[in-house]
Amino acid sequence: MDTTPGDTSTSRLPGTVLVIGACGQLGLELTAALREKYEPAHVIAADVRAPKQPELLAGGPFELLDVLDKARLEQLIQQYEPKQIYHLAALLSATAEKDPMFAWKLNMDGLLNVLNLSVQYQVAQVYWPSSIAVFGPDTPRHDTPQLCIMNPNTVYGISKLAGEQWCEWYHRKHGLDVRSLRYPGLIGYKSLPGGGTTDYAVDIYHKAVAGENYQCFLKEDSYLPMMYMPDALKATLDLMHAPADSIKVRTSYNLGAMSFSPAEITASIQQQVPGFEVSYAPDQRQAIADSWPASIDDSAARQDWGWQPDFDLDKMTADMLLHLKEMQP
Ligand code: AKB
Repeated sequence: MDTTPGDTSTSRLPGTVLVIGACGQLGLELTAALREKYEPAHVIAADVRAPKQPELLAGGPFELLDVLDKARLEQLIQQYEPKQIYHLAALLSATAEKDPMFAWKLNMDGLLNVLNLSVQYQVAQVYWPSSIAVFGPDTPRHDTPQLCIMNPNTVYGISKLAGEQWCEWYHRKHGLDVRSLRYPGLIGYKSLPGGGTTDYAVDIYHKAVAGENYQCFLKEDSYLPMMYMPDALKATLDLMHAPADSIKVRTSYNLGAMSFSPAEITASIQQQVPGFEVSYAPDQRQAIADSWPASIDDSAARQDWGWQPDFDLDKMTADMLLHLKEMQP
């Protein structure tokens, strides 16, 4: 087990890792992965609310933190002297459209609090997730390139695009080693996503395992880029451990694994759960999905730090169904 997170830098020992937004879909799994990799007591989980599944965050410290409370964040940085901060707290696409002003405040001010304090306290590395939501209806929809017209038309996408530019600015102006990935929809069995447009691709597995049918809020031919959680964790940790001079993109890297429609994920599930039925009732999330890419060109990530996904749709389906069945009461 490594005990000093971060790259080879030894600027601050012992190093701790602070995960902000540790109770979210990604945060729960990333915290657990970091605690497997490092000394668990050195990985500090923080969130605005106590975890609903405390067993998933067992084994290391938990701190209450509203990332908009800069004084509290500063106090935690002084207390734990983190070498790395993973800042994951954000409102996702569908929720952000319902409360745009709060979404902008949380997604922007939260990031700026983290970036400013990281410069002030010389945090060695910061990770911040971006999203396929940075792209918009004018973007090429298939194999969306790293660099192209963006023009996002959701509050979430606008905040992620602005955040990417802030990350690049802090790197250029202050030398902050901040790194980022544009995640596609993330699918995992340990926790549920909250408030995203890609959430259907998690919900559908839960219904299939419960022996229920599913009503999908997107159209059956609505293609979106998606990724299984183990690949997302691998990408995040690989990016953070890559040598600094291999990181050529300081806004955020395109990251791809698979692209499928609701009809295709249904067919993949039906191979293992015969009789599972899906009906379609598109809602306001359809317009968000329509504005996003169908598939992603992630060649920059592959070239710069060796990104390579492990899971395709059928492999993910087999693994999701296996684990969800095991977890049934
Ligand atoms: C969402 O659907 O809002 C997120 C995302 C793609 O960033 N899962």
